Amino acid sequence: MKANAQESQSLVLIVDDEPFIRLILRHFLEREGYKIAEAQNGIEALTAFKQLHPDIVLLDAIMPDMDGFECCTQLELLDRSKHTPVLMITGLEDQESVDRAFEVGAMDYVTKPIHWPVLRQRVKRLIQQSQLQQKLEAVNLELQRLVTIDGLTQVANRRRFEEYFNQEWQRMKREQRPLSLILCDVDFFKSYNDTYGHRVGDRCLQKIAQAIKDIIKRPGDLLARYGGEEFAVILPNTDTEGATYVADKICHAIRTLAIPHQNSQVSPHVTISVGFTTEIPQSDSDLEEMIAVADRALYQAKAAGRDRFVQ
Ligand code: GH3
Ligand code: MG
Ligand code: MG
Ligand code: MG
Repeated sequence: MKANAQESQSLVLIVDDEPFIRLILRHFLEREGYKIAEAQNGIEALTAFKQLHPDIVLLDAIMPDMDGFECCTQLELLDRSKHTPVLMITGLEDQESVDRAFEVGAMDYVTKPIHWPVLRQRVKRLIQQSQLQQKLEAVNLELQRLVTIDGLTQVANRRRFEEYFNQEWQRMKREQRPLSLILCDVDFFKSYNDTYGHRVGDRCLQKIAQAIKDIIKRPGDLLARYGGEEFAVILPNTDTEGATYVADKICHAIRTLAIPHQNSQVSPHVTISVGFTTEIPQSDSDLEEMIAVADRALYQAKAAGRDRFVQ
């Protein structure tokens, strides 16, 4: 019986210095439907691995130039994210060799002479496990994305904001560096929805998010959707001057979008109000207060006529 269709597509890299062993392995595995690549020592194996991305490596222990143990160590370094399984096939049966093989990262170990029915099951199982592992990792990544990203605007959500703000507060407290927090709120957005409809409102929020995202360029900065039509920007390592620069740019960028808003009381276009604050964190009890300070500044920007930033 052949391996199932998915595994049959799999590429097996056979690494052995003995041509006869490579030949017999190739013969057996091709009969099972696998694709085959060969290498005759560790150095060749690493090159083939980098070029071909095999689904499994069958690795001999004793080879000239670079042996299987060293090769396995190097493969582990090359392949941190994918965890391609390495199956050692060797004449060495002593405990030290077996222990060493697993220590350097081999997933399984079989001894020569090769017992074909066992080898074929091991190869099949190792490939299946690795494929399952990769699927799980992809699902996990997607879940991470879903719980931290806002569906409408594709920027960080409130949950991610809280987590990151806490983290950066702690980091800036340790390093005694300034942390800036910017809160933004779209002006007269209720009447925007009333005038143009909720779907157009949604699209407007997407454009605003993108416009702010284009400004926030430093790797540690984070833009989040803080509430309905509210956005927050966390700027670690940023002093008052830096935060003023970003706040001004945000107001300007939204004006420049020139999204018509015929019922805004301040402009024929959509505008945004911004409040921000900067501090060098001292005590954890002040963390919530920093958000409140930025919120009060935002309120003042609204009260002073909107379409502006206040510190
Ligand atoms: P102000 O200038 O004082 O901020 O006025 P405002 O109308 O923007 O203030 P308010 O907080 O009263 O209204 C916010 C509105 O934002 C309410 C709601 O209609 C709208 N909104 C909140 N979330 C969404 C969303 O996800 N999509 C759309 N289209 N509108 C939203
Ligand atoms: Mg050998
Ligand atoms: Mg609001
Ligand atoms: Mg608003």
